[in-house]
Amino acid sequence: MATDNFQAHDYYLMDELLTDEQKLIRETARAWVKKEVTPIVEEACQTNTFPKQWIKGLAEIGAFGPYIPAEYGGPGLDQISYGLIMQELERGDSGLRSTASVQSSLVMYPIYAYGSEEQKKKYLPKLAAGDLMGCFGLTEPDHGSNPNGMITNIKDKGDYYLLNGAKMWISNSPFADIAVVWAKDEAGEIRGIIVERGYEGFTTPETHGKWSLRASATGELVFDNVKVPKENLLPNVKGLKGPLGCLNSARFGIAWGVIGAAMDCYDSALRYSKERIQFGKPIGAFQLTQKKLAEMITEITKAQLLTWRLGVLKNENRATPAQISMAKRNNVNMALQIAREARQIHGGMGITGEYPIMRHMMNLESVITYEGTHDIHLLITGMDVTGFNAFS
Ligand code: TGC
Ligand code: FAD
Repeated sequence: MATDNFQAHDYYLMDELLTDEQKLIRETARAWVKKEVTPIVEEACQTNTFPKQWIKGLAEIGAFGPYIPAEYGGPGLDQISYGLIMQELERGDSGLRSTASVQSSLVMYPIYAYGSEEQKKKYLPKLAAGDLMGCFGLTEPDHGSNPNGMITNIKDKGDYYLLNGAKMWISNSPFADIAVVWAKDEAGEIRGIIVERGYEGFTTPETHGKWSLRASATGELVFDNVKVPKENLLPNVKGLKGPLGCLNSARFGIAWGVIGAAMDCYDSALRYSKERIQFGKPIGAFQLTQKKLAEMITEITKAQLLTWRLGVLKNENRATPAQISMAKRNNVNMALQIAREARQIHGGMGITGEYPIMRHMMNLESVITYEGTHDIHLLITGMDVTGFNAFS
């Protein structure tokens, strides 16, 4: 079992921008990850299992719906606290952060933002406590970057909806109790609907053979004439802006989360560079190694500043989808580049499970694709600054 020597790095004294409450929340998450996650995460990835015992711990540190108000069972925290929790979780593993992201931003958020009062009362407290786990079905086999083309559909049958279609690449689907599913109605409008495990015709086959996010369960959602009660339809949103609104919240969490993965890689590389002797001196004494480390801490610091400012804007309800998209794209790419450079600094040891580097790197190859690929986010910024839509 690898020892967790992680030290957080705060080159620009960002802690001075955080409140005492935010720092306490971060320290609580950090301590939990150190105690419960890093000792077993390598084995979980090697064996491709999601350790279910993490669920209760995640609920206890407030990682499920951090910003959901207390009246619905959530911790009622601000957006920067949400970001800091995601950072600490992803320092442990991107798959762990994925589980919390999906539960918070893709399951609890749509029920909170678009659901009826009955739906909020029925589901949110149990989701916050980890007594129910959820997943989010948007992507289909033939519609990934372009979810508007989806073919999964609901038909009004009087006292129920009949749901048909399939979703793929769905985080948490193999064990989720409920799925928030996006489907077209007879008018071609995208609607959100809550599908519970156990409904006849609803299955969730697991996706095997992933080289990435191996501590997170991924699967499909298959709907074969599933009868869904009418009261499960999310009444307060229609159209693609429903699922895309959820993605704003999840992408914000990812922008923070990947800083954790980057910090873990940098921290490990910095320590290794001081300990590993070649040609009679520590490899950290060579200029080329210093260049790598200097660029890493610079990029981490820039990402920290970007997300802190984005958090302030989000707390004020002023963060635009395009600003969130930019932070997701920049920070994931930053973290992936740092993982690759850290791998180089660790030499051959960098490919082993002795160090967290290769695991972070492989995880980040998913993170740069899900919640909108790097190139889709470039085009979102491109559209925002030019006014020209490159998608249509
Ligand atoms: P477009 O015509 O631009 O927009 C349609 C409607 O949506 C509105 N809108 C948004 N609303 C809220 N937030 C946003 N970010 C929004 N972006 C657009 C827009 O104003 C419009 O509203 P209205 O009222 O006029 O109808 O849509 P488009 O079809 O051209 O697509 C735009 C595009 C390509 C940017 C979008 O489809 C996109 O983001 N594609 C990427 C797909 C994606 O990110 N999928 C993620 C799946 S979930 C996932 O990966 C979970 S991983 C979980 C984990 O494990 O952590
Ligand atoms: P495609 O859309 O087929 O894209 C393939 C390539 O084409 C990409 O490089 C893309 O950038 C490029 N491309 C596409 N369109 C354009 C364009 N207009 N211009 C230029 N280039 C373009 N989805 C969910 O709904 N729920 C989940 O919980 C979920 N979890 C996931 C977990 C994992 C581990 C993974 C890998 C994915 C998950 N996804 C989930 C799906 C994810 O959101 C999609 O994989 C992603 O949106 C990309 O879709 P795609 O894989 O179909 O790629």
